[in-house]
Amino acid sequence: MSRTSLSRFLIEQQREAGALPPDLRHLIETIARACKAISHSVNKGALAGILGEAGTGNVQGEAQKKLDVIANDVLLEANEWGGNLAAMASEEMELPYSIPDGLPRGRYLLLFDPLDGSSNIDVNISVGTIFSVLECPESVTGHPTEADFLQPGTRQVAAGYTVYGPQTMLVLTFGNGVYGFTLDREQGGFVLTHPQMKVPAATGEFAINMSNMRHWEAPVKRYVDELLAGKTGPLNKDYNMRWVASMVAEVHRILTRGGIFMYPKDARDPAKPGKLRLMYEGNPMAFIVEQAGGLATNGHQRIMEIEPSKLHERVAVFLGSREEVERVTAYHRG
Ligand code: P6P
Repeated sequence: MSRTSLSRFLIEQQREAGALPPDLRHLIETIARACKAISHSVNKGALAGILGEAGTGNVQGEAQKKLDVIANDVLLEANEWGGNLAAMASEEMELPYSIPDGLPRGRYLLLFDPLDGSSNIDVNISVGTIFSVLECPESVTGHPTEADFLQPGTRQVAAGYTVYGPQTMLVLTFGNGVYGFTLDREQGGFVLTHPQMKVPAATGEFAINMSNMRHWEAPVKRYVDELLAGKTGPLNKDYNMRWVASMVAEVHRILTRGGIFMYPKDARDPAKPGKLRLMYEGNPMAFIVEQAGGLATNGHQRIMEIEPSKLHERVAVFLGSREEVERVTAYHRG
């Protein structure tokens, strides 16, 4: 059976479903090409001398891995000349990256975490690229500013991730479902292997970093205690636990077999509402999970309805199977 390539799928979505404007299709194809190049580097690892620290830090105050910097550069170089973007923003850069003068600009803003979970690279555990696409406000005539990026997640026109694991998979939504593509290295392209991915409403699996338990707020402690009580507690069923420390891997597992992923606000730094970043981790993953029938909240409201105030602001994340996200969110409201 001949499989559908990413390019054919996108053309059909543009032509038949009318779901995809040509310039957005072209942008997605460009991002996919960049992710193929990143996959190649990630897979070479030590053979290419690209493991370990870069010796630099990012705006988050985190030490950068060599592959963080490589992945960021690959995405900038691949996307700056295409003519689809007004600007880009990255976890690895404090300020937005304007399309250089002399190159054509387009109507989209691209935001990305170039290599999420990079602390896992040196120990050969899955990592990934996360991206989000917004429209640049029509009022912008020159180079977009940080303020032009500060739009709620409901304004995303596309979002996706590429997980660099046993397979390299691109998972994508532009508002009419979630589609998964596997990189066929022999053909050199992504192939549709998971049409219409769905998050099961119920689950028996949760993901949270338990070492932070003493820092959690009461609703989270209550919920996790109930998960741990299993059949002997109010949830009346046993649960399994996973923690990969790579959000892309956790979300991909949840899209494949269900689950709830939690990175709550905790007391370690009251100024931070969580560890994960809203604009290029929370929002794109929330868009994907909701399009797959799941939920994504910060414990109080849909992540995608949060009005951002800073490009790199953080957010608490509870996402995945509807029944469990509803429960832990209700505990926050109760
Ligand atoms: P911790 C990776 O650094 C990341 O941003 C997410 O991908 C992951 O879910 C989380 O942080 C892991 O955080 O505190 O468990 O190392």
